[in-house]
Amino acid sequence: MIIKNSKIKRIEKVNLYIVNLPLVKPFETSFSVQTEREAIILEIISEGISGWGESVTSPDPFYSYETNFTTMEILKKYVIPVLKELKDFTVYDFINAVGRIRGYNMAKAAVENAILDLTAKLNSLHLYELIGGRRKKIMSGISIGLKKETSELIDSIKKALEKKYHRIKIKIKKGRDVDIVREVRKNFPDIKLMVDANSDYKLSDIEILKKLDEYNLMMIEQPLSYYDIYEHSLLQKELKTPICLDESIKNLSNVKTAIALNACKIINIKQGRVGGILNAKAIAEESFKNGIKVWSGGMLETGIGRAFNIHLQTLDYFTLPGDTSETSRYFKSDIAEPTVRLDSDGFIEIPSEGYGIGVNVLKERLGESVFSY
Ligand code: OSB
Ligand code: MG
Repeated sequence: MIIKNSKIKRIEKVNLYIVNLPLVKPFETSFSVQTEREAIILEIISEGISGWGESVTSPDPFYSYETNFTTMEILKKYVIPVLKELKDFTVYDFINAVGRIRGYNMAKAAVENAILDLTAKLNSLHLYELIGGRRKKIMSGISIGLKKETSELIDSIKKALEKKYHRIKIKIKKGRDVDIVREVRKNFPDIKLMVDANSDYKLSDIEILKKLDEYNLMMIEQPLSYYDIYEHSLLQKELKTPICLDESIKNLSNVKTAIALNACKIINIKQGRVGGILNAKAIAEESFKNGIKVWSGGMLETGIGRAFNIHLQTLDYFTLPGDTSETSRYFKSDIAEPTVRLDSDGFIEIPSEGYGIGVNVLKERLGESVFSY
């Protein structure tokens, strides 16, 4: 297999950039209101070819303990020096070399993904070919934030359905849940609908969560704590609605625990959260073998991170629509082209402008690099 045998001679240069893209609309979840996407972009260069990566972290530690600050520090102090030492190496050599760094999956993912992009480009392959993906287009899905008025939410859903999004996810939080879901269902009795709580509930809120069973939801995402698996298993026993884990799944070991405890029926795989595309694939495979469905989440990524999410979803294991939306729903202008669009049936094409992730990075929009090695 090319991915196992294709060696990179050495990384000649690493550049880190910070970009700040205003969101078209604020994005409210149970943990924050986000108005911009501040992203760390990583460029690694070998033989004159650039591989690109993006850290899915944000400035605040409200979704994860990892932030843009921790990514910067871990990359500068531990990951990039190790990367620069490697000679005639594969992506697996890199993974082994940073194995002693505990945690910091999002920082490591940015580099691993850049190595995969570079490996694909050096072998004249599209990223999906390198990782064994077969799908020629992927399903779309939209994650709609909390709104001041339910009428505004209904309006956003209407617009998303006109665009032909394949499923609608809405955010909920304690006190802004059952009434909103009831109203949405009244307006849209048959749509594929799910909710995401981002860990806002406790097991003692079970009576509220049980009420959601009436509304034929595809799933409820991450109702309980970001570190919990066990209490989700107790909750799942009492709910008809499938539980989907997001924050609680950081690695393959967490997946095995969740399976053994029957803590969920579905997993939202964010490649950044689990340490990159290869871990995401391993988790998808393990889940598939055990009857757990998976889909790809998103972290409001720029066109670079989004391209990785799209290539990942070409794998057969991804059977549910994910949080991959059109660029225009997030940003006025992005840092990579072509931007993501839905076709008339709501599908998304796999970017293939050139090899690797298949998008052209608009370097003039990155500004000066904030760190070079
Ligand atoms: O919980 O899935 C989440 C965005 C930022 C942090 C966490 C989450 C989200 C989303 C948006 O739901 C997904 C996207 O459209 O990229
Ligand atoms: Mg989520």
